[in-house]
Amino acid sequence: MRFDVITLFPELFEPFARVGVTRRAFESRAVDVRLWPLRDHADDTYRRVDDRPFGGGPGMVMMVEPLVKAMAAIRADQAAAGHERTPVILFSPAGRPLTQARVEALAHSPGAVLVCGRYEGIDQRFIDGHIDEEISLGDYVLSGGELPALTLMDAVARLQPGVLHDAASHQQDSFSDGLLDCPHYSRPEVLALPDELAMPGVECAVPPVLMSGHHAHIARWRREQQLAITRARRPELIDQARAAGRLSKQDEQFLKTLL
Ligand code: 4GO
Repeated sequence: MRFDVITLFPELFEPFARVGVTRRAFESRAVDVRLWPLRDHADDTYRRVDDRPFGGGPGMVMMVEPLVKAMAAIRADQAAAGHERTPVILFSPAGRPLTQARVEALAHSPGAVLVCGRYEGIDQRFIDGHIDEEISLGDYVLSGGELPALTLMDAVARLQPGVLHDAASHQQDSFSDGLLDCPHYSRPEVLALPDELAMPGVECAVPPVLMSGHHAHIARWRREQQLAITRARRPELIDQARAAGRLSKQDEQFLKTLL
């Protein structure tokens, strides 16, 4: 799959190509990231990509013409490579919230064009003419769409086959079954800290069920932890899981014991 990223700051993407899961995804070509620096499509005399808002007000607006030219370059490149025309996504607080379901759909798709806004936002005529979907990471404002673009590509990259060290590990993630993840423990089995590092009130031993070797009990404990944490922190996800038929009779029995 390919991501074509329109940005004023292509250098922000470089560190992610150098480390971790994103590096493996980009190097394996499972995820092909192409950066399109918006200034390359600015009017040659001043290389301007922003201008003052009609109607007045603070800040600057991203100009429509450089964006349209960048899109034309991407479409020409896709056609020349025999690739499909991918949908165009804009990151904006006014978008629909990003979900793991959307990430999974994108991970099985030919990719997307990601438009990273800066300043106060982009000229509405570009949105009307080229944007297929607006996505938000949450109800807060950022100075640019680059971090949302990187977030989306990271979430998609780690779902590509062969990119995670353990192929099954994302089946355990928060949201992979619509519930939040259970707690995780590793060595030592009993934590012994010197007084100056003590964590008052924290249980030093790993939950005994995890040391029992009883796989069915462990699976049940993890499921119950997921249900309890999700009920406490994100009760609406319990309702959604129920509506989607993802809660068993045993799950419902356990949820009753929480009330
Ligand atoms: C996206 C973009 C927040 C989000 C953004 C978000 N802020 N919540 N800022 O996903 C226009 C210029 C929008 C900066 C951009």
